[in-house]
Amino acid sequence: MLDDTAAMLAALQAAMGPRGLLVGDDALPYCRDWRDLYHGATPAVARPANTGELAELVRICVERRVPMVPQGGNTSMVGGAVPSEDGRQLVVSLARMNRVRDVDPHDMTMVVEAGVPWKTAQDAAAEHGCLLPLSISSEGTAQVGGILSTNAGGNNTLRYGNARDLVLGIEAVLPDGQVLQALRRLRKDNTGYALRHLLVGAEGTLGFISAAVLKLVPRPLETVVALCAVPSAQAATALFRGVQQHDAAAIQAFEYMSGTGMEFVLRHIPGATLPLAQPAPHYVLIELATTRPGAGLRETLQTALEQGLESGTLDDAAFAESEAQRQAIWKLREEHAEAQKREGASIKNDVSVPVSRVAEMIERASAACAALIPGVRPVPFGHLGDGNIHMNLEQPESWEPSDFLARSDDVMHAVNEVVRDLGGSFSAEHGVGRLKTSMMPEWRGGVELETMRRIKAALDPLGLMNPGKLFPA
Ligand code: 2HG
Ligand code: ZN
Repeated sequence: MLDDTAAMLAALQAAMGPRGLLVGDDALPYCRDWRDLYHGATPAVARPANTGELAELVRICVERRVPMVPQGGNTSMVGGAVPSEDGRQLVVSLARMNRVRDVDPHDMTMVVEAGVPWKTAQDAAAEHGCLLPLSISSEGTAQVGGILSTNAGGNNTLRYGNARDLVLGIEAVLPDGQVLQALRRLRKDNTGYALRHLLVGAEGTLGFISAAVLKLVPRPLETVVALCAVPSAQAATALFRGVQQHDAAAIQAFEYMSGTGMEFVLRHIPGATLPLAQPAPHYVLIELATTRPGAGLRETLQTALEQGLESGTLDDAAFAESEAQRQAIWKLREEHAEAQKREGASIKNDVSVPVSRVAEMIERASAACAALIPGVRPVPFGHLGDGNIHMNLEQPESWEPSDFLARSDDVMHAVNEVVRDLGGSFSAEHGVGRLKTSMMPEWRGGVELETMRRIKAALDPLGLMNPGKLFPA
């Protein structure tokens, strides 16, 4: 066995050169997830520099029946990119495949490799006067391949859709080592199965996405951001409806935060300050954006907020008066995950419900969890405008983190019961990964899961691509 591993590593080294493999302590960070829920092991981290090397690596692994775990920025919230504990699964980092191959402001497309950090892709689009619209808190670290493989969502879904909606073409290395070349830049192309959509959201179970053609949009000329204090979650959804009535098409983001989550951010994140006179029980962050010059967005939002004040759905609001203030307000929202981590152990529920049911979900799920664990601290936050809330729970202050985490299944079940009742999903934007595989039979069982299994068996008959993820054991 040891000889086998040594021979495999030698073959990989020969295919990828001296920078292509990390072993020992260098491989450790790749075996743990951001949440520190999983501690796996790997014989090595393979780091191909281009699609040819990646394809060669896959052929070497297939020949030796070595399972492969694709990894991008390793920011998964569901353990989607970590290897198993048995040390057999080879981590394949796409980080060296980091070229922006092309940006075309006329066609409004860009071609990027899997290992490009999303922020780098956004900056490259901006240099050409375009916007790569999807925006997530981890965009500085998360990479194109991971974002597409998990069909990430984020803050702008209500306007531009999820990662899937941005993908015009794809290049992938299939589980047998063949390269699927479909980097077409067409807006219309009805020629059979859209294989790109099979790979997007497959969480690396059907092969490696190595590059993609992404759709760009015009860069907004004017952006308005406000942080609002609201009296309740119901008021937050009512305010959303109010702003929609004024200019629904201009809403770029409509994010909800609880008073508890904001407290954590103010406590743990250096430089975070509240631009309002006093703390509130609930907040929303509203961003409007337009490509039309002189559209009067500020006045539009101001009018909508004044109506909110009159009708009691709003208590106070602060507008960003500069780019620095805009960033400072966004920081309060984007640092929620980090602040929650610093506060202690948390159980995360990345759920979605119809937008009209968001407040009811927050209220009912919070009450259900409080009944289950007295002293638990609900920290719901997220993308109210598309119905995706992170219905997270923070440990009771006096508990040991491990005692709280031991209750994860009960807590997730209690939240999911409410979500199911409201016609929602148990995983809105983070995927299934390793954390939620056991939920698949209940939520996606029958024909749906069986069809997924048949697709998996057709493309990856040896089961070498990211085993232990997505599918229940
Ligand atoms: C966000 O919206 C991310 O900030 C992380 O999706 C959510 O920490 C979470 O649960
Ligand atoms: Zn989110």
